[in-house]
Amino acid sequence: MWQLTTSLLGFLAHRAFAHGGALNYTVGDTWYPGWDINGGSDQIDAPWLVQRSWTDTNPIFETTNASLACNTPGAPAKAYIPIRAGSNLTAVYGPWVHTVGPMLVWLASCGSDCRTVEPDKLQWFKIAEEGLLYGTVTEGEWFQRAFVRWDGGMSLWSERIPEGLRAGKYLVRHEIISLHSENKPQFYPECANLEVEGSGDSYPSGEYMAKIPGVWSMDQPEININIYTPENMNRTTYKIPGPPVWRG
Ligand SMILES: [Cu+2]
Repeated sequence: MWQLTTSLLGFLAHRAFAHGGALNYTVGDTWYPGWDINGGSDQIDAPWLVQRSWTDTNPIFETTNASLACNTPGAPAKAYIPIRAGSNLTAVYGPWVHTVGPMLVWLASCGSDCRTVEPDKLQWFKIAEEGLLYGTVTEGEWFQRAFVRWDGGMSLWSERIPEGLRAGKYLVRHEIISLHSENKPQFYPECANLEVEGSGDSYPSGEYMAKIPGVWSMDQPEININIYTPENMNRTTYKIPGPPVWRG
């Protein structure tokens, strides 16, 4: 019975609200608008657009889908968010309804220009990951649950750009993985252009790097998971797969 009830609640949550993604970004008091999925295609050439385009709020289900890198179609944006290494970048989401699964922030160096890179060919590294804060996998307090604003307001997610990171142009990729459907993970990625400033000269080594797609697989028990098993009703740990987080 518990299994039926939780599945039904998940289904109703999906019917009642659209899915979503990162809509805007802030650094300090400055607001950087992302792609507006209800806006026109002329946004693609807008001098203010910092986020790669995405046309659909639905999740990506396949771990091998090239759109896993920067959503669909993930066409490049022209502008960059300027940010000093060591300061916080905040991603602003619309009302978010899912509560279970990890959230990650990734960076990839673009070289000279993020407009000419193919995101699925880049070397990505994690700068932050957020998982199960306490309680059980099934019903515990995930960062994703704490992130949801049940009053329907915007959900804010702030993470620090590593202080030692060398200056340059980077794609930043915010990823929410929602695991409420049995053995059917949902991936919500969005990417934006960052111009990192600072005097650091650090850069992560190969052990921190991953390809996207490539990093997630249905062979990973933390990704291909049924959170409603009796085992997960009792489990109080969840290890986020992939390479370690690089803190600079
Ligand atoms: Cu959804």
